[in-house]
Amino acid sequence: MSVDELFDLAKLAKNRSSVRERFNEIADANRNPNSNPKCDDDSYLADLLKVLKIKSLVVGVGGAGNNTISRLEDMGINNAETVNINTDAHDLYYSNAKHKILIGKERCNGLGSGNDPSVGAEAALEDKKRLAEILSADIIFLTCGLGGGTGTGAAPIIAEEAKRNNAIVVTFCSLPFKSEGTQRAVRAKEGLRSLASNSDFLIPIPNDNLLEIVGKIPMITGFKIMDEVLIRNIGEVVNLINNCGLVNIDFADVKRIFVKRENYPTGLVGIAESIGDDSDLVEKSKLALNNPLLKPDTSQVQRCIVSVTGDHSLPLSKVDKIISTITDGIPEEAQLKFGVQNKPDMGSKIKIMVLANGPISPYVQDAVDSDKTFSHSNIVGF
Ligand SMILES: Nc1nc2c(ncn2[C@@H]2O[C@H](COP(=O)(O)OP(=O)(O)OP(=O)(O)O)[C@@H](O)[C@H]2O)c(=O)[nH]1
Ligand SMILES: [Mg+2]
Repeated sequence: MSVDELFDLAKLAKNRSSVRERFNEIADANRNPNSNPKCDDDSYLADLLKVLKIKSLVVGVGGAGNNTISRLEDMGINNAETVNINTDAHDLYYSNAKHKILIGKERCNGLGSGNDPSVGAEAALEDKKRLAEILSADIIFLTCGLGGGTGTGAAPIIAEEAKRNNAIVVTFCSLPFKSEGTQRAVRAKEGLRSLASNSDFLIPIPNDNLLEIVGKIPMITGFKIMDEVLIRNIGEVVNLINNCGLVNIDFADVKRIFVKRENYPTGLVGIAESIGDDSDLVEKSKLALNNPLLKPDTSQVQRCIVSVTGDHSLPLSKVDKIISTITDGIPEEAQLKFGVQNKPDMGSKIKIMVLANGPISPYVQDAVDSDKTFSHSNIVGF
């Protein structure tokens, strides 16, 4: 059997316990009478690397989710496949993703959910089998705008199917502007509660936090900026995962970040770019840690990864400045690992990325703690 046949991701996702078996099969296939049996030769290691490659899927659900993925695709995303899922055939057709799935053809006739999360959920259930087949990966990044019908209703079911396939589920979602009305907020809260039970790492970004940073802007501009925020966050985490092993950070470290605290998925992601002088490094390190869009409680940080990207001349003293600033901002007992990536086109700029677990978003806390029974009849329509 060739290694490509062995490298069946659907099987791999469901069969995590047999890593050892796969290792042995590959070793058998690579037995070379001329090499030292006590050592591992390069052809064996090369085949192992093929099997060990982390498969990431980035999935956008509903109109906002599809927009985010389209922009990610337009910018070019390496190391991850993209999937757009929608009840709205028009939106889906004009979106850009490697794979597309129109869910709920019977229920919605390709016309969207009409702002009803229960319809979005039914649509996902109608296509559960197809979803289960495509949602086969080691890590699934899920993104949607909460508050409508499709993202809010279908994304939790998509997360559930991904978990059933043993994937790590990392969810980034936006919460509606206050000005979008109470019903959208109610729907978003319920969607968040369902997403919390099936996500390992959950980052809700309230659109309103954007207003505090950029001031009063038209809603459409706000959506555009939020798209950029989501793209950047998802893109950087996918990058980090696939650049694991460059300096210090490996996939096992990242995996330990995506761990829930009891029923609460936690999460902190922050990215800032510094011009490189000492005072700016301190300021931008604090900015990355205290991401103003999330306003995380950094006293809850348990594990933290700091990835620093600069060109080849990046001095250790600058990395040290960043790490010590972030160390000062998290509890003493929190674990911190840092990694350095070199990118020749950075020039004198230095990018700081913080990925941490521990802080529970107040929105997640509130949604998970609310045991209010969801009544679709109260929230249909806008
Ligand atoms: N970032 C971003 N957010 C958006 C955009 N459009 C809408 N939103 C937000 O996402 C929420 C859900 O809207 P949509 O994604 O259009 O809704 P949907 O999931 O497609 O659901 P239905 O259309 O009702 O079936 C809205 O309440 C907005 O807060 C967008 O283009 N970008
Ligand atoms: Mg829609």
